Amino acid sequence: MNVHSKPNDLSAFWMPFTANRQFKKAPRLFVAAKDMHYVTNDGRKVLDGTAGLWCVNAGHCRPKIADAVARQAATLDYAGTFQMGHDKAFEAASCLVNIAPKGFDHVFFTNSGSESVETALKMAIAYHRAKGNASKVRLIGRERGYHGVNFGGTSVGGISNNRKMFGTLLGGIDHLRHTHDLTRNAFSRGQPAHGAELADDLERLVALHDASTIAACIVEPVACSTGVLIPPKGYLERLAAICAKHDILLIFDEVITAFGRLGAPFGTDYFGVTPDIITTAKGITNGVVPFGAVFVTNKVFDAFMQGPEDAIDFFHGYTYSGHPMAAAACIAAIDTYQEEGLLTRATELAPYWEERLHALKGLPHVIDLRNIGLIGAIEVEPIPGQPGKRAYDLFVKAFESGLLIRQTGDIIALSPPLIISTDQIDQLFDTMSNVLKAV
Ligand code: PXG
Repeated sequence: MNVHSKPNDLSAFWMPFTANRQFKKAPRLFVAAKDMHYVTNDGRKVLDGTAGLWCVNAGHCRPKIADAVARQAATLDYAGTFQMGHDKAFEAASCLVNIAPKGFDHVFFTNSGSESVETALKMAIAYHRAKGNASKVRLIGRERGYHGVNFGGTSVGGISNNRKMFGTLLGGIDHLRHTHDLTRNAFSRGQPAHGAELADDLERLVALHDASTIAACIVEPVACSTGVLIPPKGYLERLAAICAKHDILLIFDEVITAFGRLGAPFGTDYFGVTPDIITTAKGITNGVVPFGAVFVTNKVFDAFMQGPEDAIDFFHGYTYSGHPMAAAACIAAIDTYQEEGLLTRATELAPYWEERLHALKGLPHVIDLRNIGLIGAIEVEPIPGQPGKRAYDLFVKAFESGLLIRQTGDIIALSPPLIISTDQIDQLFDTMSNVLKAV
């Protein structure tokens, strides 16, 4: 392995969601990756316990995807998709609807999860207008939800730090309460038993605003960025029923849960609850090229196809919607997932994963452990007056011990590539056990 030294100047890059000054004093830099591992600039192998940022579902530098991107770059580097097109975008769309939950026969392309969310929110409002219900414009999110960083997603999102710096955000937004309840549900395995009734918050908001003003409700089936909040048994079913009753479109933000993370192709399949719109990104190209897709039911799509045939049906899109390289990466990623059974592999691994995670119970600072599919979370007792510090220290220690984990507040999230072996699961949890004892 050819190991490079540090870049000569770290100052120009204003890093996202990063304590820039702290990071640049002691940077963590990668120079290469293969399958389950990163290689650092000082030549160390680091086990990827987070699939990059929840996106590298088939592991790193998979030759089929790399080749497809290289071939595409040399064949057709760019073509737009506004009133023109190219074969790869259509092929990628067909490939995606082929593995999508039943009834989702159309996709709209974006370049990220944030753009998928903006697209879905605009789609929902435009859908009701197309149906003659122009007053249905309000959007309902949920506390502790994460829907990316654009104005719509920040507004329906429910993470205080992401909201408080940015003014009043969009109007016409309200939030359900979150479902995280350590008093009743700590150390649950899989879906917690308590909290289905929290879905009734939507009825409360309907009573307040009236259904005639509400366009959509957006939730992550599993709220991951905010610390892995797993829906209580019956919660999503109840939320879907309330949405259907009031003609409110239900949007599942599956930017993380799509493409096998839970052990089924989509969270929609896993939970057996069907929304109207599904937002995706991340795993759609195995993280190789930025890309996103919004899946819609035929009900939603058909509503846009009622006007004159020569009129643009949705005044929305991006220069790079269906970009050839992203589309090529997507096709190759889906092929890889299918060839290797990765869209369902988490189901096989989940029992072992669950056992190893919950064996951390009783170690210092651990106040909750929770899991679903190939996702795990370790919640630790905060250091008094220093929220987030304990989990940050765990993150740094784990990194120094050859394991990449993700910290959010005082929660550690774990979500390795779906190719992980049981030996590597052992290594991951042995390392976590050691660092928990060390901080
Ligand atoms: N929706 C959901 C549910 C997400 O998890 C986005 C939208 C936005 O996607 P983009 O591609 O615009 O970043 C996300 C992104 C973390 C972490 O550590 C999570 C995300 C991004 C970066 C870090 O939990 N989720």
